[in-house]
Amino acid sequence: MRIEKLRKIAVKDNKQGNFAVFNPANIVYFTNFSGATALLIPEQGEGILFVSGTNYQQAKAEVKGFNVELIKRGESVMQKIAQVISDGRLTIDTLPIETWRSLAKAVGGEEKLEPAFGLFRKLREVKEPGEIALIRQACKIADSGIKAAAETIRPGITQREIAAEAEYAMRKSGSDGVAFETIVSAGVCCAFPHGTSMNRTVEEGDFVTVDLGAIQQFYRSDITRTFIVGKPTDKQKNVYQAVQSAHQRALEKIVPNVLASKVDWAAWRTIDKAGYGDFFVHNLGHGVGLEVHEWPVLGPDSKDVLQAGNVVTNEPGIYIPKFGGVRIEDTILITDRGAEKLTNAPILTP
Ligand SMILES: [Mn+2]
Repeated sequence: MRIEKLRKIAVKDNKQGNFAVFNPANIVYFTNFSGATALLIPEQGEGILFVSGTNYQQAKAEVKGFNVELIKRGESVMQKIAQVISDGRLTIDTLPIETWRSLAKAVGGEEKLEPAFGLFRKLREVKEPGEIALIRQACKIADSGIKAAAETIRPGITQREIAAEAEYAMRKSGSDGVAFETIVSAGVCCAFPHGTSMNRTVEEGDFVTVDLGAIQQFYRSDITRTFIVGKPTDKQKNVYQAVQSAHQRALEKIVPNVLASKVDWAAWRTIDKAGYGDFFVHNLGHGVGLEVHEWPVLGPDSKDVLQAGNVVTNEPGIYIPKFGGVRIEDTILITDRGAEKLTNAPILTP
């Protein structure tokens, strides 16, 4: 059980006692319920899930293994937590500074609060088989979104229409929602990695970048493909091939126990050798799970070491102002043997 896992690694980190969990994804991780305000995991006994009136009845009906407690209108969850833990210390995951202060006041001083987001991160970054199965399914659905986008892209269509078709296909394939706001960018907009001026119309000769993800029972996927409309120029071919080589190089480097920064470097180096090093402006990748951006981090200053059970993205890109850009992204499972691609939409080399 995940609470037992938390207690085990907490002992190793010398962080025992009561845990208060506020981060919505962390709460889902333990309870499989997304509408709660806070979760208290006491040193012993059942956890208490604090839920406001809006979601209380649903929580009572759906949540198993926790005491569900109503936060009535006008009541403060901080006061309720303070009452339960009486004079004990409280280890917490993360809070906005103002909320932190009000909790500190409720429990009798900041010295009683111990921040420990790292514990939750450590738990969540190695996925269990059940989590992997859901991400795998979310990746399959995302592939269907890319397929729908590919079939929709043509001169005269707007970015918004492409996004609509992709999202419709994913919903029809069983997605619980979009993992994040779908990105469709065409032409010079492709130079903005997250550019979403949805009104733009696709023109002959454009690159079109589509970045999307699906959700299966809270678990997410993340994939990007860049398409070319019509016949590519030599420069477009060069840029695309540099990104594709970096993507391939990184995939070969992803194995257990490798430093994440080394994988990032291998991809950047490939792009730099092609002459575009200054135009790869973001990290190579990130963990994916209950949140679309989690751990480990694949970037130049990351201290993370990849391990079996991580799910990460591999997404090199080149972005050239006033020209456009290319990004190719897959969601990858790290296994004992190496990397397994969970997203498999075809990469169409121009
Ligand atoms: Mn991504």
